[in-house]
Formats: sequence, structure tokens, C-alpha cells
Amino acid sequence: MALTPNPPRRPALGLAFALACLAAPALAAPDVVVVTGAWMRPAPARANGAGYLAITNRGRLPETLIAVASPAAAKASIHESRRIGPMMIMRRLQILTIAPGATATFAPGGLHLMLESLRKPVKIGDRVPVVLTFDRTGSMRVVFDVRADAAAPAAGGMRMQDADSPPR
Ligand SMILES: [Cu+2]
Repeated sequence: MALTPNPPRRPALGLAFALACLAAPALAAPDVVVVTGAWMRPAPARANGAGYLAITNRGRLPETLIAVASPAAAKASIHESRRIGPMMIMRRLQILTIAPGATATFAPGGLHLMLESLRKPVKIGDRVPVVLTFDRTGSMRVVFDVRADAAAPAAGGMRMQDADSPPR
């Protein structure tokens, strides 16, 4: 003869309450991804503009930048410049992963957001919107301040080659 086991008592109401309490702070969570110092140089229409910024991942998990877009450009992408001998070579990165607590710094001569084929001239004082999309936190809108770069190296002697572009 089998004994009917007592079903375990579930604190159903208490659990629901706890879940509600856990969910509430998420609404007011601080930003996981923080962008600072977004700027770009002036550039003529149809040229490529390079945007610079710092992206900090304040979360506990890696964040991956998976897409870049701007209404100011026909196309936007993540680029990285590298000096190889006397030349600067530029290549496109499909994604960029930022470790928890790390900051990805986009600066002249290294990482940059390439705004390809600008729809109109970008002038000093303009504010250029860019949408960054991350795998976990989703999309965020960043505004790039257009200003001259006093520390810019002389343009002469530098050749850019986009390894990802079809030959023209
Ligand atoms: Cu580039």
C-alpha cells in the first residue's frame, strides 16, 4: 500500500511578490553602455567622415557593437586604422566586443566609426546623430559634435586603403 505523498507547499504568492520586487529596479537601471566624447572632423558632402568616441561597458557581461547607422551618411561601419610601415591601412570590423568594465576608445589613428558618403557637408558646430546597436542593450542614439582637431597629423604622407572595399 502506497502512501500518498503530501504535495510540497509552494509559496506561490510569496514568489510572485519576490519576482515583482526584482523586476521593479530594472526599470530604473543605470545605463549599461556609456558613451563619452563623441566628435568628428568637418568633411565635404560625399566624402567619408570619421567619428571618434569612447564606449564604456558598465555591465557584468560583454557587450558587442553589432551595427552602426547614421541618417547623415549612406552607410556607416566600424573601422580600424593600423600603421604598416609608412602607410595607414584601414579595415572594417564586423563587430566590436567590449569586456565588462572595459572602454573601447575610438581615436585618430585607430578605431573609428566610418560615416561613408556623407549626404551633405559636415561643418564645425554641426551635431551628427549616429545610432549604435549592441547585442544586449539594443540601440542607442549618440550625437557627434563636429570640431577641428588641433592634434590632427598632416594629411600628406598618409594613404588610406580600405581593405574591405571593392577595387575602384
Ligand atoms: Cu575608416
